[in-house]
Amino acid sequence: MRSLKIFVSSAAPRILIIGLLLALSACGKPKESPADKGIILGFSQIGAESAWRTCHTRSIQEAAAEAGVQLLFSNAEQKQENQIKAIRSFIAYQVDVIVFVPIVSAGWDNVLREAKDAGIPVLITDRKIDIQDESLYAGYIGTNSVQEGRDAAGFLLTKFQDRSATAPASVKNPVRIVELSGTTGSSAADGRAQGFREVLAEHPEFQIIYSESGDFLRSKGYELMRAILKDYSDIDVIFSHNDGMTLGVLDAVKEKGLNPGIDIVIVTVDAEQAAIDALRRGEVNCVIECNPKQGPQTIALAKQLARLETIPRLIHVNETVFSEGDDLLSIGPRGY
Ligand code: GZL
Repeated sequence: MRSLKIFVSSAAPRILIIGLLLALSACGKPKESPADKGIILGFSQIGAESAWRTCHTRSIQEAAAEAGVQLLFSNAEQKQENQIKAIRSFIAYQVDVIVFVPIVSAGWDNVLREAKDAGIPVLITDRKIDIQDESLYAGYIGTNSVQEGRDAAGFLLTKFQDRSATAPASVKNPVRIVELSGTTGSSAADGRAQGFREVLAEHPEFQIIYSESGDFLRSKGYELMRAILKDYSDIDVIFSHNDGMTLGVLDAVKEKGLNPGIDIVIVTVDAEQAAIDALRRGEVNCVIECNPKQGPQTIALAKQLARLETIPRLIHVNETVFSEGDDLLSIGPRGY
């Protein structure tokens, strides 16, 4: 079946978006029986802030095309209000199912109530939401950010086990950690921070001396790290919530005349190709995988919802950890 892909940019004024969608309704939605009509899916993506994000988008678009699902795509350009506008446009167009990545966890109750009142099921992907009424969405599929944070801390316990072994004494010589976190208020950043701190709470020999949000952006990672290196000269570890920021960190650390991966241990999340390449060069010590290839599972769940079937409330995609001790040449091309 020919799939209809409409790119609805959030930059267009709201009336244009609704006008476009309503115009389609005159000739868009097929009148066949529910059993064989083409499913129309409204997908609100947060933006294109990282290689991870563009891979996530591509994975969903390709899976929709493969499945013959008609995709109404909206790029929110990092603004929650654009996501809310897009979801309202999807409701106006009476799509069969809504899928969205909540850029931040809070602020979705009203628009999801509107979707429920319109009888449109909602599937959340990649990031999670905090909501009063859990019945306002059908389920979540995506990454387990809390586990990613735990894995990052777990690597450090192994890396610095000599200091852990002599913890009481070494508290006088703690492992000093700088954290560059992701988008403030996002479940990805909050989860990674939570998991990281959960594990380290048992180990006082590890101290987070500074933490600030770099918003998952390479440019902010670079700017933050340059400023931090002016104020702190005794950093042992940098924990960066995504590879995009880490690439900026590497530039700043090298500009300072330091050897990343040697003078400062670097732990990063996503596992995009550039991070695996840095791991192979010894500039990064541990790469926590955050899997963006969620398209096939997401579209399969969306089709079940369009058929009014129930789906699992929570599905975490498979993820792993790559570290300096692994057989790094066995890691296949990442595709993002
Ligand atoms: C994680 C995802 C994050 C990635 C970043 O699930 O939401 O957003 O780690 C991306 O690279 O920008």
